[in-house]
Amino acid sequence: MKARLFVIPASHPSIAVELMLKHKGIDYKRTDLLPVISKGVLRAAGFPGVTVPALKVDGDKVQGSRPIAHELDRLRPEPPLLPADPDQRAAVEEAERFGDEELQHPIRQILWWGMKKDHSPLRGYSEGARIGMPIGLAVKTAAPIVALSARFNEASDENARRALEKLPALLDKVDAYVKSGVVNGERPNAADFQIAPSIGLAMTLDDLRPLIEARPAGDLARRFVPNYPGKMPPIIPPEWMAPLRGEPAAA
Ligand SMILES: N[C@@H](CCC(=O)N[C@@H](CS)C(=O)NCC(=O)O)C(=O)O
Repeated sequence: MKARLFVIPASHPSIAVELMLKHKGIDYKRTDLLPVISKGVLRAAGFPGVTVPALKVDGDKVQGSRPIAHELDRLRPEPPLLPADPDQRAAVEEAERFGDEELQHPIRQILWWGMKKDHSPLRGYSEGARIGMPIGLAVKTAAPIVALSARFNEASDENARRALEKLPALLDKVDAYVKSGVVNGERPNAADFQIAPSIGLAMTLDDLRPLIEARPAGDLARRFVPNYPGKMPPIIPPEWMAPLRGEPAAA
């Protein structure tokens, strides 16, 4: 099987698909792309959409972490990403949907909001990436890319604050998936690979890590992404953190 995966370094759904490929033992080549520039490259490569992860496999093109998971199971059924038992499969698919549609984006918005305030953590998030230029230069010239990415992801103050307000309920839901064994069970599944990188990315923020690491969600991230690249020093205003600490949000 010939596989090439297009990623943005430290992108959580991209890391999800890398974990899936490794789980299945599928050899792949990786193309690292800078955000924003990624869109043109993906279009030029013939993908219909403009987001990573995007996978070329045996001539076919699949885009999006969930469609890729399902295609990988079709192409190489063992070890499966989705359980054969219909009830278990439905539970994993629902957790996978939650991870993709509800969990990924608020965390992405918080990250781009933070990056807009301080570009310097970009270096850590790009660790090990091969983007066709020295990382130091990329970081120095990143301002327009960060501004466009923040705009593309609607990472305004208001939306970042709203994303933080959503986080406690999202973490509760991940904890519940862990406790009920839908994720973090004996046999890793598509929902493990989908959800763990989002939690791992959230834990790269110094503001958020202490609120997550002792929870079942933290166990999940430590198991699947123990070395998530990047680290963002404290940046979130204390009053925005109130809902995460169980305190009422200030007006
Ligand atoms: N839910 C989609 C999300 C895809 C997505 O939004 N990817 C981001 C990176 S995490 C992207 O490609 N952004 C384009 C950019 O930043 O220029 C999936 O799981 O594949």
